[in-house]
Amino acid sequence: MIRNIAIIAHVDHGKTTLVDAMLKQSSIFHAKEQVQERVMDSLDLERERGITIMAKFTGIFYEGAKINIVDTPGHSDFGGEVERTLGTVDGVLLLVDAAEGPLAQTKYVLRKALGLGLKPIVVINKIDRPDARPLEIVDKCLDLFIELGADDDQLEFPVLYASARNGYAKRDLDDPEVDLKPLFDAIISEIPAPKGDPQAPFQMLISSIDWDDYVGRIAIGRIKNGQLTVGQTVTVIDPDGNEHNEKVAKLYQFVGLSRSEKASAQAGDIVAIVGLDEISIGCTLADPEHRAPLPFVKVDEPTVTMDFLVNDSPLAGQEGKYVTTRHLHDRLHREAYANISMRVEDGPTADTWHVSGRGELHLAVLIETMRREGYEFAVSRPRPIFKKDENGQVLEPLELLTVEVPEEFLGTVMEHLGSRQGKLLDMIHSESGTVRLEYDIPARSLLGFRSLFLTETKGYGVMHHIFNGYGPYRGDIPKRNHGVLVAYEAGVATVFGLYGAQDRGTLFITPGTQVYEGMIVGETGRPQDIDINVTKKKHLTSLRAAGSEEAMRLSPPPEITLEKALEYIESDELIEVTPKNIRLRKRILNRQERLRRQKWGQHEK
Ligand SMILES: Nc1nc2c(ncn2[C@@H]2O[C@H](COP(=O)(O)OP(=O)(O)OP(=O)(O)O)[C@@H](O)[C@H]2O)c(=O)[nH]1
Ligand SMILES: [Mg+2]
Repeated sequence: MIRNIAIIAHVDHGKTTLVDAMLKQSSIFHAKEQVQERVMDSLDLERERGITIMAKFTGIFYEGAKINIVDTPGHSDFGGEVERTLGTVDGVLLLVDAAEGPLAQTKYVLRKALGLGLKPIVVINKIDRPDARPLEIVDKCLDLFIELGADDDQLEFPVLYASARNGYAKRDLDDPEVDLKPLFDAIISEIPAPKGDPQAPFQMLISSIDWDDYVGRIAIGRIKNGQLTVGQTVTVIDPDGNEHNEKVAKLYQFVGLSRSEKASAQAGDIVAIVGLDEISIGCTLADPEHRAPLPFVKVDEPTVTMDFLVNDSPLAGQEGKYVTTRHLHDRLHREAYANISMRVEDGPTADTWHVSGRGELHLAVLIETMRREGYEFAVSRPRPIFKKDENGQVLEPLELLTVEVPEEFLGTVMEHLGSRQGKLLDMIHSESGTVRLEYDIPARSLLGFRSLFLTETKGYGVMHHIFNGYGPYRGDIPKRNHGVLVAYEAGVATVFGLYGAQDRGTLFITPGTQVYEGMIVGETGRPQDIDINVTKKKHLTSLRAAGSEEAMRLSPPPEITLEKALEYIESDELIEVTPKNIRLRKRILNRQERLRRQKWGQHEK
């Protein structure tokens, strides 16, 4: 008996923690084995950020049944991961935080699941929270199902109350808190068995591609019909209808944290296949005698794009392992293969690419992953992808923004959002003194908004946003109102040089930093950029003059993380990314050239 489920929810509502508990209680691990928290979040970046980035498969056995589980990410930038994996399952556990209730991404993922006709089980999670209000939240879930046009059957959704962290679930709030048995039982009884026919000709859709240094490409998906045996020849049909034959070298099923090798598998099971070289997500594998492609659900389009460039700064090639056009070309195109909501297009010159994704974080994760792999390159500021309607009117991507702020910050926050062309949709005051606002706002207005928002609300504000369709261009929004301090010549920044520069603004670098002409070393308080020499050495004659180096106090520079840099730079600037450093720079490094362009108003887009 097989059951295939995905766990879907808004970010942080406890999906990965629930998978931990399910794995532990299904005796996948030995009783004494120490299992780390959020064990499915296996990527370095996932552990560091505490969020799931890629959807992942696992499987457990429960009373003779095999339950395949997909843990999906809740952050809206990774919605493509949810979309591509929902095709492998027959039902979903919709997790909803017992205090927060359904939020933006809850709606998004539920819409996708209902659209595919999947059977939902609602799990009200974190009922151990002191501020939990499970019954109220169930009502809100019902409202959400109705709003999304659920059919009568779907409206009869089963509800469980759970604490993933404490490892229990129950059908009734009055039931004792024991273990996850009630949840396992609900999965077996409520989620339909996979449809498919084991006797029919073999057919399978690939919904995930993994990479292993030893065995190469691993194709993952659910067998729709028929049987698959090691050594079998299958016809690979790509989404454009091209066909070729390949042989299945190895077959695995998912058990706990590993894959276990199998000789054969049949309709309904989710398997991983080794040996297929020319394969991508959306391909169908079929019996060579009966070649019929399976439909592949198109995922939502990217909304943000940015340029990736070969690093041409004077410090290029010193810190990265992979720096050439060839390296970057191959790596970026490989990404587009496995990361289906990402697009990679060759740019106007051989050393530029346009990379588009579903949000800043989606792109930032790629940049961070590449720099850790040893790549070195430059990136531009992210820009929203505009469209035109049939009358030629320019449309821009809009976001549904939800912010929650303590009342005292309400005025400032509303002012900022208003000036950024946000339209207020809803305002709810809660008893605890916080206000929840909902805005319809251009995506470009949110570039750089998060850090401002956190500063303005002293860290007390919470914000989430999610793509809300395209709408007519809303007009100008305020730009960065500070110019930058730009290094005047190449060298090493000195205490003396920086001390002098400090009067002109806030510095981003410390003494000893390598700089070059055109590199951004700080921010001014004024709208214009200032070119400045930070490599200046003190003249010998003034050595004994007032203010020896020890007396020159420099304020510590703010930390420039990749995400901050992406939010910060303007269109005539770039970020130089290497495994060791993140540097900000002007696109045009030469000062004369920059001034000349400025004069003629030839700003690069
Ligand atoms: N109090 C309480 N906290 C929980 C519970 N389940 C999860 N958490 C906490 O909620 C936070 C987020 O948990 P995750 O399991 O990473 O949430 P997620 O849904 O996988 O998050 P994304 O994958 O990033 O969308 C962690 O700090 C968990 O410890 C629960 O039942 N009760
Ligand atoms: Mg997670």
